[in-house]
Amino acid sequence: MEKLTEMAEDRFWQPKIEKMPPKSLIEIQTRRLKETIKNLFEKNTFYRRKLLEKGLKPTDIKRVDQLEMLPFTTKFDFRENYPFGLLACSMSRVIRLHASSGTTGDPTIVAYTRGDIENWADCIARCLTMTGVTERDVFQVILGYGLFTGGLGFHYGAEKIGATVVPSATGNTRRQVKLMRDLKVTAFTSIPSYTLYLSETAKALGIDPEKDLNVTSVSCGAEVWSEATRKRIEREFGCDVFNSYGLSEVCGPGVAFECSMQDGLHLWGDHFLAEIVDPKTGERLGVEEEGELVLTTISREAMPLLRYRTGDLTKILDGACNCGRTHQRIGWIKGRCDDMLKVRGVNLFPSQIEAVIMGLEGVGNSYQILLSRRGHLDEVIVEVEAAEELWGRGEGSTEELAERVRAEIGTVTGLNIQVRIVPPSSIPRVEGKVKRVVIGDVETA
Ligand code: DLL
Repeated sequence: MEKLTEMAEDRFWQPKIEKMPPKSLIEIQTRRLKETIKNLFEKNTFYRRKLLEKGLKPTDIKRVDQLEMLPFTTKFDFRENYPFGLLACSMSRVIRLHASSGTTGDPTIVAYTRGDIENWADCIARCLTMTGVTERDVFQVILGYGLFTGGLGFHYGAEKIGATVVPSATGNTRRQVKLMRDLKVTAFTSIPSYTLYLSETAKALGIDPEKDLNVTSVSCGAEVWSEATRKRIEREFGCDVFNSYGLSEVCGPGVAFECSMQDGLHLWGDHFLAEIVDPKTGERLGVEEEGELVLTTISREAMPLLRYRTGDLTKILDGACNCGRTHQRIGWIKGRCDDMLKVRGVNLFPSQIEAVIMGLEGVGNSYQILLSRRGHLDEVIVEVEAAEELWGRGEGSTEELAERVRAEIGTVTGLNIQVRIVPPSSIPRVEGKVKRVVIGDVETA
């Protein structure tokens, strides 16, 4: 782990851009923002109407700090304009379409020109380079290929670096692990919950992920997770693990990523402008204040977005990073605005529970939150898998673990929550994003 930090200075894909003085970065942002607005006004009827409704012409926006004057875009606007209403170029320039994994209504369609695909690959190449990936690495992409942006997004970025890409996608977990061993994979990307499943599967096959594999760098994202889970994965694979953030609407993965300092996620300011707003009022919040992340794309050609409400809760971090990059950093995603549970008057995010559970000795690799909705209130039971060793020690040990988990959740949240310890590996594993909160009628004791 120390090795990565020492070498951090070398790890730049586009050093001039990544270390650009803030004043030059603002110049680029201003120019690109103005171009984006002009383009949208001229080529997209939805945005032209939105801008006119606000009484705005493209020439009214002269500086980046006037961003607040612009209208928001929401997921609803994607649905209303399905499939191509947000396009700002002719279809003949579009070379790829992706779609978000939404489960209700029409999916969100995202279009890319050749230039968009190039920029996206560059963003991912920057991200992977700062986590230590080079042309000498064998890089396994354990993410869905297809409409989901994860697989192809990482694929193009890793190829751009010149790494040897193993596009193993998702599924057939045993084969994933065997490939990792046989092809001497040195770095991979996956979803955090699935990464823990990979390590369980390796052990079941008699492969010790730390000793028998050659993995030195893992990037994980696409779902809410915590520092405690990061430490777990680092322990399991004996390597560094980095947080990887992105969303289909603004391109896919590669929007923000941790560098070797593991101190917040750098958000590429020459492609995206970030704001944090109060999720209820939409009012702009300050640095280090937690709220909803709002993103404006300033280099996209096919589907530029003004002030897109991501629904993700985080904050913009203060100060510069020791790695030398000048681009703003955001904190870990606490959850989605609509993830918040209200239990006996207390606001609670599933990520707070995860942070407690995954850091405790004797806890296995998965948990779930069983929820029953009664009016506006939630009743909660937390089901926690025991680790193999603890389960083997019998009932006294599981009771003691339940008590520890309950007490720890109580200390962090102020709530007395029922905890149920379940056998190792008993909660179903999934290949995609895990669903931690299960809504149903909960039988409380
Ligand atoms: O999940 C893109 C992606 C692929 C990101 C691979 C990272 C790695 P969507 O399916 O559109 O795109 O889902 C985007 O997933 O708004 C967040 O709520 C959540 N999310 C993504 N990355 C993280 C992360 C991809 N690092 C939605 N931490 C986002 C927490 C994340 N949540």
